[in-house]
Amino acid sequence: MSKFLSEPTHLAVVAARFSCGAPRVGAEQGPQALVDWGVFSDIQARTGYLCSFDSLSEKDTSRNSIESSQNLDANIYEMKKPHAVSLAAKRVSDCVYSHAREGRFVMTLGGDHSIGVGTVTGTARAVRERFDGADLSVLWIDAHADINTPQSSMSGRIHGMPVAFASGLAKSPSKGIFNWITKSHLINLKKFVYIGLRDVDKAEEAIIHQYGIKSFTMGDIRSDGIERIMDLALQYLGDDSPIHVSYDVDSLDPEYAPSTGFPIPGGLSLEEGIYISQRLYATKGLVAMDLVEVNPLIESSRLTTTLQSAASVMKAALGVGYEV
Ligand SMILES: [Mn+2]
Repeated sequence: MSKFLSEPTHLAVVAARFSCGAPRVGAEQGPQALVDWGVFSDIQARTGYLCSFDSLSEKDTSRNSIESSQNLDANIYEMKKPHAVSLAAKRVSDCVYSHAREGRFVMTLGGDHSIGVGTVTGTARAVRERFDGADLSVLWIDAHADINTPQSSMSGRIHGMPVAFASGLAKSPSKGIFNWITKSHLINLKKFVYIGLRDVDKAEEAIIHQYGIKSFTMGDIRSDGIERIMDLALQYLGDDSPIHVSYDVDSLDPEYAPSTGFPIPGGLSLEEGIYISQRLYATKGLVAMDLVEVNPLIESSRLTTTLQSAASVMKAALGVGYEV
């Protein structure tokens, strides 16, 4: 249980059923697949948690977004579906915030990683309110850096940009896109750590270098070991602020998580992925987690492998199973 939670037995599960930030559909079905897999019944049976469920999707959203999900959602720079993604992320942010401000652990299921603009901003805003303006610590576990700006992105897909928008590094480009993000929502890149990177664009490398963002690549993990890397990551973040982990399932090696949009070889072993979660649980500072980019339409015959891996890292972060 986290030392920063005031409702420590309430696990708020947010199903963010969106794939508008990715080039192909399917990730919107990730949350249901995880719930059907039984991960939350298992968590409730093995911990003191009681789960609540919020389900957000494009289908039950306002007229504004239905229009925007059709052809009216013109590209801005090369950004694809900017209105739909901005609106989806705002709904996720408001929902995460509404639970986090009550001091509940929030577990958001993606969905493509563009929903990460919503999750970390929702938690960051709640933490500022609850802890006298304190900044949230964020761990971004991912094969990719997701820090392109609309100007630097080659694909225009917003699931490659969430860190840039959530940190304020990318500004609202125009026409109301992401202009719901205020100063109170922003994450601080000095309290941010990457783990697992192995497919980073040149422009992203330049941004990471320019802003001095702490990053541990797969190369670092292979040379130093995951134990040492977690020591360094947690030391860097300190133990005085709440932690949000945004866990992209593609951080895991495709052997363990094949059902995802952009699998990259040479990833974390399942054991390493679980170890990261265990270390986060052991800090007693974890207040929110995202598990994103499970796509049941990709490598469907191996979906159960992906779900099992995703469930393992989620459960370990909540203290299910053996501790470090
Ligand atoms: Mn990602």
